[in-house]
Amino acid sequence: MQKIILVTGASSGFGKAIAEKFASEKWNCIITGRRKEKIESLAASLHETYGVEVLPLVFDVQDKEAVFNHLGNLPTQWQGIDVVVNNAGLALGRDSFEMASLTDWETMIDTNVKGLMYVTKAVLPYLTERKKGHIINIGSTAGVEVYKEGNAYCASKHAVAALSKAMRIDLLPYKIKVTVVHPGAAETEFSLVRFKGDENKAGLVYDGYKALQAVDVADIIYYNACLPAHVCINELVVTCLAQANSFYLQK
Ligand code: NDP
Ligand code: 8X3
Repeated sequence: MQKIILVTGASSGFGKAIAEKFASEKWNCIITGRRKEKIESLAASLHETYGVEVLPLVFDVQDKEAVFNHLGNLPTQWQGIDVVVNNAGLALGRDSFEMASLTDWETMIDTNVKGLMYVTKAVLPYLTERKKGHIINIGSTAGVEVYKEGNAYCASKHAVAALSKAMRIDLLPYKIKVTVVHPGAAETEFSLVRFKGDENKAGLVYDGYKALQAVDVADIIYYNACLPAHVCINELVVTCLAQANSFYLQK
């Protein structure tokens, strides 16, 4: 039987590359995001290119009701989810604590932390019932070390790290694997979103070195998902060669 992956935030960056990788390996995919056209055109292209089934779902992970409406009652043939990748997330702004916007903070916490919790809660019954499954949370090096002007984004990713530990403990009786992957700087739409469409500022983030690419992260997620049933990578920090951690980047 074909395996099923659910990946949130599949309209760009890591999520899109993850869906492409798994589809190319003949997994059926549930893909989600807010941008309807992007999610629907990716679904059509994965189906056409790889011959897999794709279920495109359009909702905001901050909206608890929408999350449960879309994921809580999946058609029976989609309920046997093998891998859940909690990837949808964002940073907004890079400002000192006293200057940062409360609205930006709230959006980051609501998306990166509460959204991840809603999605996990909504799909967990499909996994616990079968005593099988793998939850892969996308953290960040920002969830390993706190950096200057990273405040709420770093806090949200530290929360992802803590929630991953908590899930791994509480879900032990259900034989559910929980992995958190902490990527460093990666060239996606991330910085364009963080700097609110300022292409110059976003471009500078990746200037002068070869950053991680979305496909690098997708390959790592796929490797994680294909390990033997008794093996679980708990935490994985991955950076490009030019980056040592949140503080040291050789340009
Ligand atoms: P992108 O901006 O390219 O992708 C983010 C994805 O998340 C999009 O598909 C977006 O879809 C989705 N998303 C954002 N907010 C919401 C929401 N409220 N509801 C539903 N979907 C949402 O960035 P990345 O691929 O880089 O980011 C993916 C994850 O990786 C994030 O959690 C990010 O924090 C993390 N990360 C990124 C790093 C980097 O340097 N790029 C490094 C470490 C971690 P849409 O807009 O259609 O809703
Ligand atoms: C994204 C990487 O360094 O901008 O999570 O926090 S960083």
